[in-house]
Amino acid sequence: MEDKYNNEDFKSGIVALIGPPNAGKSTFLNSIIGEKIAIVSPKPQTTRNQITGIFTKENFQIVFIDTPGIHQHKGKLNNFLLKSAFAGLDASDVVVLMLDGHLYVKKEYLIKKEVSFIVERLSKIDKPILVVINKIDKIKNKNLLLPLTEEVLKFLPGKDIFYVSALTGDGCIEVIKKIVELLPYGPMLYPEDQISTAPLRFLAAELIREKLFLYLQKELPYSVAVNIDDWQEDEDLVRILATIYVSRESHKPIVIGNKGRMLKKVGTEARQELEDMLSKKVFLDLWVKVKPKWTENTGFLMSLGLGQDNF
Ligand SMILES: Nc1nc2c(ncn2[C@@H]2O[C@H](COP(=O)(O)OP(=O)(O)OP(=O)(O)O)[C@@H](O)[C@H]2O)c(=O)[nH]1
Ligand SMILES: [Mg+2]
Repeated sequence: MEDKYNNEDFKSGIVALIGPPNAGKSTFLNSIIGEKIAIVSPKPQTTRNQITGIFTKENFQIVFIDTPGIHQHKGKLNNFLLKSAFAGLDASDVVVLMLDGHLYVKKEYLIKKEVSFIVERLSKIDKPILVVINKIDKIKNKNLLLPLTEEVLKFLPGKDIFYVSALTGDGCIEVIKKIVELLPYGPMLYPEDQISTAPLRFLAAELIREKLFLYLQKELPYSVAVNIDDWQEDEDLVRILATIYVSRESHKPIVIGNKGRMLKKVGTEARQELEDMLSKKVFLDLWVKVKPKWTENTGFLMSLGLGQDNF
């Protein structure tokens, strides 16, 4: 029997989505896949792990790796995040460097600050790089994109530049077309109906963390981690037991909130999304525990799957 996907009609490969924190990498991934695979928040450093999103069409399969935003902050957690981000690069056939265009409007000096460190690393690999300038829906005067583009090209001479809105989907098809052009011929890497490699338990923990990121203020989001301790599933109900870890005793009452309100809000919203995702009723039991200085605890970070390569 002829293998439909193992000839010169089909292309496949891995595409790393990299860029500074908050550029919209996870939003872009979700928009392409059409499902929420990666959590999103207005706060930087939302993504902590490599997350795959698989986009399959008649004649191609793109395996995107969403990665943590690249920055130069210190500390063990940040080292793990950086390791994940750069490991995505090594595994990829094509690199998409995503930038928040709106952030740089009339502030082109920020480009050097955010991009030069990434470009230094990119110079060590020999792979096609597409520069995607995101959030153009927020830039009403498109002429403002010119100085910004000129500045970006100083660091990435000769690279293809795309302008998109991951939020509205504007311009995203052009990026996909270019990626497909660059991909090698090859067979499907995953079954055609698979959209991610992330296990459901991971997605559940991430959804809880997303709500914490949305509602907690200041440094608190960076103090929380979520672990799924137990998952019991029957025909129409999933019972999930999860622990929210905080790094300091003083953070615990804030996460629980006055009369338990914060925990209730986080739990209710996460549960509703989980019910949609699993098409089942969900019983979500959330606990808050203090794990002093967990962001500096290598063993604990590894137990959360941080720094792990998916490729
Ligand atoms: N207006 C607008 N907002 C966007 C767009 N893309 C992303 N955002 C917003 O930007 C914020 C950051 O988006 P994320 O997708 O979490 O960014 P990220 O690059 O994955 O961030 P990290 O995981 O922290 O590295 C969120 O509030 C998004 O809603 C866009 O095209 N337009
Ligand atoms: Mg992200």
